[in-house]
Amino acid sequence: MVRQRRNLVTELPGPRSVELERRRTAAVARGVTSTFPVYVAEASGAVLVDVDGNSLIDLGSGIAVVSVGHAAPRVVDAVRTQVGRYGHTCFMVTPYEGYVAVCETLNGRTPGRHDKRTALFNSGAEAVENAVKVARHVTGRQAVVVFDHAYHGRTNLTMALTAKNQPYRDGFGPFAPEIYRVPTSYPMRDPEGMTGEEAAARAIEQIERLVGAHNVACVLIEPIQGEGGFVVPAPGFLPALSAWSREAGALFVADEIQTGFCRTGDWFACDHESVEPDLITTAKALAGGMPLAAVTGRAELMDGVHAGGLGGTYGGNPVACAAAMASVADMEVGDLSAAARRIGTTVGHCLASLQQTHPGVGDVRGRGAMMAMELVRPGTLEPDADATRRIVRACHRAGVVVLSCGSYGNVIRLLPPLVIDEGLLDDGLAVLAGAVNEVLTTPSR
Ligand code: PLZ
Repeated sequence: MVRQRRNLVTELPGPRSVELERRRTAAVARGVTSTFPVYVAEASGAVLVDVDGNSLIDLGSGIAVVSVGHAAPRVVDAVRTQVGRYGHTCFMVTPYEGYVAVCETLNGRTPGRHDKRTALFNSGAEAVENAVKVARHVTGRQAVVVFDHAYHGRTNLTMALTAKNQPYRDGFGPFAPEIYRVPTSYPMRDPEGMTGEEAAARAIEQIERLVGAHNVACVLIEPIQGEGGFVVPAPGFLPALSAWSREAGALFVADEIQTGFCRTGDWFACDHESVEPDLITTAKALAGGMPLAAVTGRAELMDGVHAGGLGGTYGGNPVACAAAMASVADMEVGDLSAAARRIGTTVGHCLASLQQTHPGVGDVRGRGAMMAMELVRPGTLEPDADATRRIVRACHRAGVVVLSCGSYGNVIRLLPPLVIDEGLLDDGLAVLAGAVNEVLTTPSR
C-alpha cells in the first residue's frame, strides 16, 4: 500500500521519466500520446508513484476507470487467483462461470427491473459497435442518431459516431454511413432558459425532418457527455428523448461507459431521472482497471440476434470478469455512490468559489464525482483553451493529475478514484485552486 499523500522529490517529469520518454519516442507510434509523461512505477488508492519516487495525486483515475482505487486489494486478489487457475479459454469455445456472473450482475444493476441479457466485450468502442449491431438487427432499420459533442470511440463505426474532428477523425475517413448528428442540450451554450424538453424538441424536429422517425434504429447518447466536456443536459432532455424513441420504434441506447458504476452518485447516470434505456453500454470502471465492456438490454432485443451473431476471442476474458466481480463488490461494500456524492460536494464548493472569483470560469457543472469547469474569455462564451492548458500544466508540475476535455479543449474535469481520502482530495483541490488563481490573474496571454 502506497502512502496516500503527495510528495515530490524531483521536478516533474523527473530524470528517469525523461529518459523513458526518449526511449518511447524511438519506439512508440507518434499517434499515441500521453497527457503527462510521468512514468508510473506503482500505484494504490488515489496515489501514483513514478519511476523517480515522486508521489502524485490522481484526479483522473485513468479516465474514470479505477473508481475503486488503484490496486484495490479485492481486485488484485481476484485477478491473482483467476490468472493462477486459467487466464483464457474463450467463452465461445468452453464457457466459465465468471462471464455468467458478470452478466447477472449487470442485468440486476442497470436501470429498469425488466428481463435483461448481456454480452461482454473488450473496450468501450467495441461495446458501442455491438449495441448498434443489435439495434439495427432487431429493428431492421439503419439510421443511428447521435449528438453534438458526443464521444463513442475510435474504431471506424465509433469514429463516425464521435463528433470532434481533431484528434479523433482527421484524415481517417471514409466513415460509416447512416449516422445523423443533432443538437444536444448544453445549458451554458443554449439560448438562455431553454428547458430539457425544448432542447429535446429541437433535436426531434431535426430527426423527423432529416432522417424520418421510421428509419431510426437507435438514438445513442451519453447521459452526461464525457470527452465532449462533461455536458449535463437540462432536466427533462433524456426522458423526452427516451419517450420519443419508444414512440418511434427506435431503441434508446445509453452510453454509460464514462458515467457508469457510481461515478455520478448513482449506479448509473440514467438512474438520476429514472430513465430506462433499451440498451446500455458499460466499460471503464466495470472491471477496476482490467479491459472489459458490456452491452446490456431488454431480453427480447438482445435475444433477437441469431446465435453466433455476437462475440470475439477475448470478450469477457476470465481475468477481467474476476476483476469486475471484485470491483462491483467494492462499490457495494464501500457504498461508492455515497462516496461520489460526498466528493461532488467538496469539488463543487471548490469550483464554485473559483467561479465567484474569476470571470474566466464560465461554468461549473457535473454530478457526483464527475465535476468540471469550463474556461472562457471573461465576459464572453469564447472558449479559453490556452488558459486550460496552462492550468492543467501547473497542476501536473505540482504533482496533481487532472485532465482536460471538451469540444473546444477548454474544460478541466475531475474524476478522482471514489476511495480518495478527504485530506488528499483537499490537497489536490488546493493545488488546482492555486493554478487557477495563478493563470487567470496573469495577463500574459
Ligand atoms: N464511450 C462515453 O468515454 C472512452 C477515450 C480516450 P474505449 N473515453 C476515453 C481517448 O482519447 O481515446 C469512451 C467514452 C464513452 C465510449 C468510449 C470508448 O471506450 O474503451 O476507449 O474504446
